[in-house]
Amino acid sequence: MGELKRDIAALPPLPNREAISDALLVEESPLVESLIARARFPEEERCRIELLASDLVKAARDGRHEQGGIDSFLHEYGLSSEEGVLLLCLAEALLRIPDAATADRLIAGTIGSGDWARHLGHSDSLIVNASTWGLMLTGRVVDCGDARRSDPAGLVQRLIARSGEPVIRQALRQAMRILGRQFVLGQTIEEALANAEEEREQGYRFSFDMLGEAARTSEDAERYAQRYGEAIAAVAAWAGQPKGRTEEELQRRPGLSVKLSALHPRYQPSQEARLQDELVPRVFELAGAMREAWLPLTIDAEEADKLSLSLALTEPLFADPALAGWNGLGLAVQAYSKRALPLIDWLAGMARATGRRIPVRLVKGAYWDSEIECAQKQGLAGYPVFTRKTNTDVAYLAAARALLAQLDCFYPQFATHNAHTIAAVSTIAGNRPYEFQRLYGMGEALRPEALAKPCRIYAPVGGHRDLLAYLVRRLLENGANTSFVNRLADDHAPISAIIADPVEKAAVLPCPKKRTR
Ligand code: FAD
Ligand code: 2OP
Repeated sequence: MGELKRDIAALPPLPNREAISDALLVEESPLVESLIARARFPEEERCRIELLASDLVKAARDGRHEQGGIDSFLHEYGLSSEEGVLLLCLAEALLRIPDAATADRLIAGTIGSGDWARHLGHSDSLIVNASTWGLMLTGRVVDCGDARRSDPAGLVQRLIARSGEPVIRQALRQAMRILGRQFVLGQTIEEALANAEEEREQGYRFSFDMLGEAARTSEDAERYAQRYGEAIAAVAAWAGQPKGRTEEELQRRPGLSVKLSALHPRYQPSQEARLQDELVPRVFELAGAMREAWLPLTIDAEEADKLSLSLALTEPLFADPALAGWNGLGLAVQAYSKRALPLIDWLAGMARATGRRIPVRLVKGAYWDSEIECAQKQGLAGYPVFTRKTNTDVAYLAAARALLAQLDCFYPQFATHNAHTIAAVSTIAGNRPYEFQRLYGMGEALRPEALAKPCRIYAPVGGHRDLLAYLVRRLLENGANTSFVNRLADDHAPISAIIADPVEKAAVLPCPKKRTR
């Protein structure tokens, strides 16, 4: 790695990003109309997609199993599923305490007195996620009765009276471990690699994410960068020698995912010049090490106000001749963003200008709630994201078509847990090369690999301390009653409704109201 030098003078002329910026707050309805035209399926394809999606949902509902060890947890402590879920809610609140020693003291010192509610906030707000946890951990809707919701302290007191305080304390610690394990493959990269072995043997690919984002201090950022450095060495050893330095081999091998916000404490648009000097060399070093080990690296998509900055910072890496020959530097593109299609056009321009093929992970976007809140707080004239779930689904399909139509520029990676989206992508793509991706701990039952395409698992690695922001995004996602995983778990939701074609739905919806300040 030492001899790899950045050759900035040799950068080719690159496409400009004006069209991306222009699309930031465009009006939703005309944009959706144009996306409908790009995404729409002929009748015959629509029927095939519906059949496929319906099969995926049926198989997923039939194959549903208890997850996260909740079953043995309930059994071990003699808890009903309702009691177990309420303990998980309390455990989640405890996880929000940044330092483990304080959480421990709280469990040890105050649980019996019921005082924990005072420390952790109003008791009813502790239980807001009950139905989401019930759904995620048991795969079914668990009804936590109204009385128990409004009096979780009373429930804990009753459990203590029944089982004794030490047992309930131990159960809470166990519940905290279950929450961590549900979405995290291991606390260290070594543990994660050992845990990944079984799924690797089943043919899954992996992208490991060394949990960390929004570094607050230089020390945090250095710690994350160091963790990535160590993870590259460990993943390279796990992957073994590449069978040739070909692109197909690169696509098959395990990789890493990284958030740029983890690697610098001032990851803000106003700091671009400083970040070019300080952050780009750091990412360049990681990319160089990944190239050397012949592993792919993906840059995760974060909040909308960081998009232009992230492109300005990755542009020099795409173009740097020192990284040439390695088509392993990929980006995530968020379909809920009004800028998704211009961004794909820009990436295609970049691929052509630099003679690379760019792996693009197409996602819907994990920051929807905070994007809406942020635009409202700033009094923006519009939103940078769609305001209807259906519109995001339509944009995803239009973007999928754009990626699949330019395979000279892209290696498409479709990250979704939605059966309709999976079925639609597989129908549009036919036998063109691409992969599916899913998050560790989610979407296991859907098994897109049944469609004879490779599937990569995005696997977070880290301890409780770095988990929270990620966990909250998964909670919001699972909890939203428009989300596919939520609908899938609700046996009362008819299959036909949850796999309805979003393009046809969007076509008949009245226009969303224009946002006025
Ligand atoms: P669905 O239930 O079909 O879709 C849910 C999504 O719809 C929400 O996440 C949101 O994007 C959108 N949505 C919900 N409500 C509305 C509304 N009212 N208006 C408009 N849109 C709405 N996300 C990132 O942001 N960056 C990443 O780098 C990233 N990497 C990922 C990697 C993998 C392997 C996977 C599987 C997901 C990743 N995600 C990432 C998360 C992803 O963006 C989605 O949040 C998640 O996958 C849910 O989408 P879905 O298709 O599975 O589910
Ligand atoms: C997130 O961190 C998976 O990147 C996505 O929510």
